Amino acid sequence: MATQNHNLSDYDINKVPDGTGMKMGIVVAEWNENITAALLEGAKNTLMKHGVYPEDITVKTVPGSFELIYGAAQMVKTKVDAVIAIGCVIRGETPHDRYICQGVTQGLAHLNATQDTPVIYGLITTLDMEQAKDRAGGKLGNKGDECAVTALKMVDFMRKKD
Ligand code: DLZ
Repeated sequence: MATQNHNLSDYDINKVPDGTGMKMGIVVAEWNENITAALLEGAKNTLMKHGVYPEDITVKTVPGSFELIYGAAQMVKTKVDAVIAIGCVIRGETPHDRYICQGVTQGLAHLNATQDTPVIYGLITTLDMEQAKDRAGGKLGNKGDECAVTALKMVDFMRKKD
């Protein structure tokens, strides 16, 4: 994928809708917590930078990325305008990680296709910890920032669609 020179925290500020009054849910996996905590921090900071009130951000944790599907499915039933799912899967010695990534991706895609509340894909899938750090506030920015901007845009999209 063409992320080589793309910084995940770079975006056109003029294209980001004002988040005042928006209610955001974030479900975050505990696995690789050093990474997911940094992604969560990025997402929260960017949401607040664009007007979302701290009290309008609900954060729930789940054990691993596979549980993001259940967590997001429960969260979309609550009074939130969008759900950001945050996890980090790092390549292991067996294909197990690929099954997790596949499951999470399909599960979150299914929610997006069947539910009214947008679910934002904040799963990073890397070959090693260094690549994960690069995307969690390191040299390639923070995937959490990108997810927050996407959530704001999708709520705006929902509101304008009729
Ligand atoms: C089991 C597992 C493994 C091997 N690797 C990761 C990982 O890199 N990132 C992650 O978020 N979760 C991992 N898990 C845990 C699974 O997501 C899940 O929590 C368990 O299989 C229990 O359903």
